[in-house]
Amino acid sequence: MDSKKPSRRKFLKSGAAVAGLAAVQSASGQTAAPEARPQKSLKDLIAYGERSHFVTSIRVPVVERPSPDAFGLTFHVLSPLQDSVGIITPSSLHFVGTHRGSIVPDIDPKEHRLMIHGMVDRPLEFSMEELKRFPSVSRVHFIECLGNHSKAEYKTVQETHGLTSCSEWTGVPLSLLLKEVGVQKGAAWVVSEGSEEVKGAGSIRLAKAMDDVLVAYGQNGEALRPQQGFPLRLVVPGFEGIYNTKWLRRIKVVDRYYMTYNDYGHISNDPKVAALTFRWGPKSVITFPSGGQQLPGPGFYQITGLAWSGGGAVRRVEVSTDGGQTWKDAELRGAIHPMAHIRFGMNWKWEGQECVLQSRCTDELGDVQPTRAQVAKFFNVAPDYYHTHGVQGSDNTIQPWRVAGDGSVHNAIA
Ligand SMILES: Nc1nc2c(c(=O)[nH]1)N[C@H]1C(S)=C(S)[C@@H](COP(=O)(O)O)O[C@H]1N2
Ligand SMILES: [Mo]
Repeated sequence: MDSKKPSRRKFLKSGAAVAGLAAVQSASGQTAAPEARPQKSLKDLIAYGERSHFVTSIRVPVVERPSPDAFGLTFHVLSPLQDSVGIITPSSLHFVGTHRGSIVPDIDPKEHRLMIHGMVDRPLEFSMEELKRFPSVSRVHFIECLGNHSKAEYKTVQETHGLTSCSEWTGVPLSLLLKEVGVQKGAAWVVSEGSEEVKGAGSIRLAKAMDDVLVAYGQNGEALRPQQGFPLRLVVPGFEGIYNTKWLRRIKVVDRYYMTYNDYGHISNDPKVAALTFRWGPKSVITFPSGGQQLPGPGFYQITGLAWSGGGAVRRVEVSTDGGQTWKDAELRGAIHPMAHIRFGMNWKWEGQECVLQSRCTDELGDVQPTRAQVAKFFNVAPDYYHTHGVQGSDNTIQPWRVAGDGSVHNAIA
């Protein structure tokens, strides 16, 4: 080990058994030069970039719903959170949510229009070019589907939590467009509609629409991906995925909750479930070590994961390595954006014993992520009810991972 680098040595010393790190270096301390992979042609060099062929992480369909189905329809596919670093989900790995199965529409942006009508003084139709003449903003936000439920039978963090992703979205504040058309007195709700046959319509309150909703055309520095709503989508920060209407073509300002096809299927007349819909509560999950992964042996590790909340900024993430008996503050590693993923981490020395790892998020409202037992109590069901069922409403419960004595990691929901 290079003794001329005190900080590195100190770091490694704290984790005494980082086995293998020294072994990859040759006697001279140099690593072998990698084999060069020459670009085949200028065409390859300037083509839309590809990742290394050594990196193979991909999305997978939700466990219960294979895609495409017999009719060629695509349902939700899950983002590979176990391989994520930082907070931004690569656009090509963003989870995809489609209502009742649909085929991604192929929309020509030159033909596309957004109509805003209803209880407004001047109903208007905007072309993409016109929308881009408005002052734009870029913000980092997560989008998470209500279907992001963890269950005991799910093995990996991709299966338990893969219906959340985080991007930098660029677009026009919806409030600007609503001012442009002039919202009339008595208006209280906004219905948004997509372009495909099932329309993806949903109702949000006018107050939310005027607050922080974006009419977005950009994602992570480029145009939205077709799967994410090209050329235009709504981004409704902190709210459940369903309100983030993709392929957005129409916004109607109305005076009441509209009960669209989606709203009807989505809301609940159980007041407790209803209380837990619309906005996401504080949530977090450990992505390493997580289900299906294997620790090579006892020693020093970084427990790391993602935390987020629909209630604003994440204030605190705690980690427990003893099944929830004691908790320690994890570090928040990076800029904290409200209603966005934040990466957390904690140094950890695994002694080789069986243990259960968990993370717990607290947001700026002071709301704390609940355990499954707490949610069971709230809904007045037996503590073992969730053995076989998903949590009602939006599931932001604490996810336990069990590290077995052989270093294998398992879903510890019981
Ligand atoms: N037009 C339209 N918008 C839609 C949907 C849809 O099927 N059609 N799915 C919704 C659901 S259920 C979710 S969770 C989010 C998912 O966004 P994403 O596919 O970009 O991840 O989009 C929402 N917007
Ligand atoms: Mo969703």
